[in-house]
Amino acid sequence: MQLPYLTASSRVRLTPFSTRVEEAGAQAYTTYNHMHLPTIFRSPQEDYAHLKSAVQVWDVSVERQVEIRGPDALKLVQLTTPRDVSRMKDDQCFYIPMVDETGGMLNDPILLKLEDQRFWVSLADSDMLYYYKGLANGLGLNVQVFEPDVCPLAVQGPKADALVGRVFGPDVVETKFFRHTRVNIAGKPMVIARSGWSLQGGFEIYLDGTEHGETLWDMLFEAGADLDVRAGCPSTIERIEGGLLSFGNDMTPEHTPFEAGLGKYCHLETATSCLGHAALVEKREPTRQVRPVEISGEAVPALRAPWPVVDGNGQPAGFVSSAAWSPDFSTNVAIAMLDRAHWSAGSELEVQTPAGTQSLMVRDKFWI
Ligand code: THG
Repeated sequence: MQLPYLTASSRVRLTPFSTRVEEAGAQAYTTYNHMHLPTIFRSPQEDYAHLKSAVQVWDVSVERQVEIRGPDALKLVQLTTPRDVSRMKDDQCFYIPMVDETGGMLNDPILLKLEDQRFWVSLADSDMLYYYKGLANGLGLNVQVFEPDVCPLAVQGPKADALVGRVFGPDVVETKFFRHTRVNIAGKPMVIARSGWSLQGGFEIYLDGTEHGETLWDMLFEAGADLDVRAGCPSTIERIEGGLLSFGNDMTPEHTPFEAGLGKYCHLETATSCLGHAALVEKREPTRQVRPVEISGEAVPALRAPWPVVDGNGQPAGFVSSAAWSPDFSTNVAIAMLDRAHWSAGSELEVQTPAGTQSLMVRDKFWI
């Protein structure tokens, strides 16, 4: 790694896999939950093509876990989400919008139910540990809330099942989407789920104990040599093609789950104890919403702040929140938050990028 890339500091945490990620040639990082997240290995385009054709191992330790255990665990979780989590099975994962009392989104984690009265909340990029602690202490709930030494390692791509089958056996490959089971790593049972932030399929292994990180990494690379397994990372191109939203980019606390297009996870009839419930009942008919949009013309530059979208009269219509050139679809794929007057499929608008104005069309669905 050529320095400087990020000024060295233990405040921007390394992960149990950082040595291996560096050896694999990570060229760029971002920070996420105060931790290193690699973003480029060979190039964004080469990493993307490889993800769609082979299998990659991703250090997504930044998906920090909040462990909530105790008699009031379910009660605490339900205070923070409009998704009804009361009937979760002990091997289930739920994608949950988290909201505050205004219905604004605070995070969009995956909730894992591990056993009765014990959950992990697998966070996107915001400090929800403190929010949970504040609620638990302020309300005097009978729970423990802490960040365990657990780091997800994702195995993603069309050959992910083959690799996981070799390393952990065929039974693990039978695990259904958004269900989890346990595997033995260095003599310790660890959680593995069929999930991951790509549309290519695969698993997430929740490494339990930093000291086992290199062992797990090496197990996967030794078993997968002939599958062309490589180190990778979430692909901005692929996740836009697939419509996976990024908290902090595509939605923020300014947006409700309805605006983010996550209305199907809002169970307002039953999840009445959610702190945002009354606000969400008020705001259930959004006036702006997330849409897939195609930007024609030249490859767009990297997005560093939302790009204004305007209609034919130059009037504001919303913002593009994520965008990238897609090699497979030979166009710019993008996600926008658009006002109701402009959000129907086929609407033609303009986007103002730092490189100039380009035309934009609203699509009826994402690409994959
Ligand atoms: N895995 C784990 N933790 C995470 C992420 C992850 N935490 C941060 C971030 N990603 C959370 N955000 C998402 C967004 C989308 C999905 C998962 C996590 C996702 N969505 C599917 C979809 O939209 O098609 C399925 C949702 C469903 O059926 O419930 O997978 O990736 N551990």
